[in-house]
Amino acid sequence: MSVQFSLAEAAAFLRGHDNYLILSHRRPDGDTVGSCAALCRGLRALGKTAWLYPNPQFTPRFAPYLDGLVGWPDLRPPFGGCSNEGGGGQGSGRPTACVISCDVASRGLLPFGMEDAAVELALDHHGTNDGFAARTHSDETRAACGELILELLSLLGVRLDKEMGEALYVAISTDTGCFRYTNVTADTFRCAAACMDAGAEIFPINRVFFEAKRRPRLALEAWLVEHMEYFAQGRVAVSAIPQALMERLQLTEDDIDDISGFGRAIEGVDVAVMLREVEGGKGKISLRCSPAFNAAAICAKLGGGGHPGAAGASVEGGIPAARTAILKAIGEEIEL
Ligand SMILES: [Mn+2]
Repeated sequence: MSVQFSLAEAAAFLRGHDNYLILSHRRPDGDTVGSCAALCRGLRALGKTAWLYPNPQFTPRFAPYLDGLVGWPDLRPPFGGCSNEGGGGQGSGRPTACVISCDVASRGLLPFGMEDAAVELALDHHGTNDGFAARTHSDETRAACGELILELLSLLGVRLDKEMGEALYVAISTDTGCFRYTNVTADTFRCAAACMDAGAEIFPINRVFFEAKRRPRLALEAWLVEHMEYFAQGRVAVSAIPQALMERLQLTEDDIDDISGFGRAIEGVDVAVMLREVEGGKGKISLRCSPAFNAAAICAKLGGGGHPGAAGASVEGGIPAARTAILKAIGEEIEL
């Protein structure tokens, strides 16, 4: 069972150890990338050795925030717990990595290649965090993991710089749909203001993450509008993106980063479902709900989790099985 840590205890842990390898989650989003990047820079500012695990699913859009942080050339694989030894230790002389994670809610969401890692400290904001790490600080009142990383850096005495501020702004703005979702609090704005005070230039970030779309993305939106299925007098909207469509339209992961919320933009829709085919022939379900429904509770029925407004799950059997499973789960909440 995981030991629950306050943010102050998490800060003391980070101060007391070294040689950090920081894990982002599978299918990384702006929050996990921005949180990991800012924490990595902050730990380095304290004189620690810190690296980001090269998550094989990092996409080009995040490259500016990852520059110089990815890899772990001077650390040993993280399967033996924390170590503070410097050079000259066992084996190759490299210290064993002390693994921490940001925004990872369960072991199944650890990045490919780190499925079995012994995670010493999980920093998270998912109410559904399953305690996969030895120690956990998870605060579901935070709109983004980036909010708690900001406070953690402050507890550690790190002075926020422009790079950290921009990474945290990416984290906070993307997890709130640019400050539009129900998870936004007054603290969310105070955090964004702190990022700007540190020198973050937010216009280019907002342009990349919330405005600019490549033409293949627009073609996808046209296809989705045409193929959307509606249930419950239009309160439930279901879309699917088959892999063949991804290929035909030459869509990249960056193109569809925020597509899960597409159906929710339609007036009258309370429950929006987006289905995709992912690794191993699985069907990935993304659910976005108005406050009338709890997305995390619905996805939990299928072994998934997340937040009340946004959650996900994966099921065997591709899109058809995912469609059947999620319609059954939603059907228990509202007559379809
Ligand atoms: Mn998050």
